[in-house]
Amino acid sequence: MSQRTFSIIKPDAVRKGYTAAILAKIEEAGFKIVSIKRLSISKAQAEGFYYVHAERGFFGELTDFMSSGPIFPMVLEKDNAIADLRKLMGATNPAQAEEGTIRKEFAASIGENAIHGSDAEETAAFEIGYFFAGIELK
Ligand code: DAT
Ligand code: MG
Repeated sequence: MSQRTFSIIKPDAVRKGYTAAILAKIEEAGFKIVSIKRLSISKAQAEGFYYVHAERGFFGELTDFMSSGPIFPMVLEKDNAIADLRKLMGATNPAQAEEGTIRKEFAASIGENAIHGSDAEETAAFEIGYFFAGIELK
């Protein structure tokens, strides 16, 4: 059944000029790009997005990184979108990511790993609503 998920092309990938190549992989994998925009977020906005990780040791580093430059948040649609995007992204640590995944090809380290993808229906709903208004999602 058709499902929506949320993704972000992270500041490292944008800085390195990988945006179009990552979008091409996403489209080749059968995702429809429902909505996309480029913006920079503040440290506080990054903290709000990643609130589930607030107690983790890497939270400061993560939110500094996510507010360090422009990002491309987007909403993607396809059958089984949430699980299929996670597969296409590869492991959080690119050293463990499988061949053919976005993180294997474009990520430098566990902290700067090129792409975000929602991990469940509830997180996808929260994350889509964090970045997009209903009128942007028709
Ligand atoms: P994912 O992005 O694969 O869903 P996650 O939700 O566990 O991974 O963590 C969110 C982000 O936090 C991750 O993309 C990069 C950063 N991160 C996770 N573990 C980290 C670690 N051990 N050191 C530094 N950054 C880390
Ligand atoms: Mg996650």
